[in-house]
Amino acid sequence: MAIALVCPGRTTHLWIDLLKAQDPSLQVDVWPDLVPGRLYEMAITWNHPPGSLAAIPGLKCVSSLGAGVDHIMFDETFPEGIPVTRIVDAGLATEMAEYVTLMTLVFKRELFSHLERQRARIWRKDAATKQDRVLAVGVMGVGEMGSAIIRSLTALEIPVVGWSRTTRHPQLSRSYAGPNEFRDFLGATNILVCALPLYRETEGILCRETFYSLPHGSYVINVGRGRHLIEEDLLSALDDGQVAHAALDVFRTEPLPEEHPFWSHPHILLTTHIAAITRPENVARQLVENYHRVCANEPLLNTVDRSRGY
Ligand code: NDP
Ligand code: OXD
Repeated sequence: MAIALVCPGRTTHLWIDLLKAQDPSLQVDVWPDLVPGRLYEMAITWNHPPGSLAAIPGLKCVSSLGAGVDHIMFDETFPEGIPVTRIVDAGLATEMAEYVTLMTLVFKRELFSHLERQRARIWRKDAATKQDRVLAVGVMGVGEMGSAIIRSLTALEIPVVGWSRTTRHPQLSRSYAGPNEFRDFLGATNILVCALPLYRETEGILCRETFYSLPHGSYVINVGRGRHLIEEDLLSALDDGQVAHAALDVFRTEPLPEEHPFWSHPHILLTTHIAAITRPENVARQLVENYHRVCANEPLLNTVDRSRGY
């Protein structure tokens, strides 16, 4: 009975210590150094090499080390029928809410132009700012992340609208759902936030058509996944001012290659996939709880609907 940690490139000592602190009898091994002949009921993974999970003997459940599970779901070799779970954690949602609120305020309070003025030593105090022109922040995805973002912005009295697959968010006076309402949602927002899970239906959703359905001069914040964004479409929308600025935390290729145009684009603010980080001390308990549940054949916490894709 054991757990396999399949998180290449990540430091695993702290994870092992904190998992074992929950249950000292746990056997935790780090892929690729799994013990021949040992059965691993559970794998905990982040960006595993495709095919590696299918080769683990005894697997009854796989948990993502984060909220997103696209890295597991896009692995075509991952066996059907094995349940997938993910991290749901209040601390993660709070960090995400902070990040999106920060970027919203950067745009709303025109921090880019103030920094330019500072560099040019220009003292100007014009009253009309874009903050008077914020229609609403439009949050795509009103799940764990989206809801925390909505709570944070609403507390600052910033207007917010939401869009999801099916859920109409109870805290919002304007909440949109499904593809038929996407255009209306986009027309009602000029700061667009992507907090969607990545799967077949949402891949490439931040594209030319989406950008040109927003009011001219809108802002885009992507904290979902890099594959939500068609990069060339963003660059051309930025070139002609349809999108004024973008804040990007996630990228198609991570780490972002050194020669990538996003690094030096004057209208892009980028961060290195740090909007919200899973803290081992906050989530070890839920991971070990699921391990105990899988061993006891009990229903798991935070399961993903594999047929739906998220
Ligand atoms: P949830 O599953 O809790 O919420 C997903 C939301 O997206 C739901 O509201 C869902 O609608 C909506 N949605 C799903 N598919 C569609 C669709 N086709 N059209 C419209 N809406 C859709 O996920 P989380 O909020 O926990 O996480 C969302 C994503 O955020 C993660 O998958 C990950 O990619 C990203 N993330 C990024 C982090 C970072 O540091 N950058 C950190 C953590 C997460 P419905 O309510 O109807 O089901
Ligand atoms: C996550 C992430 O999905 O870090 O948790 O992106």
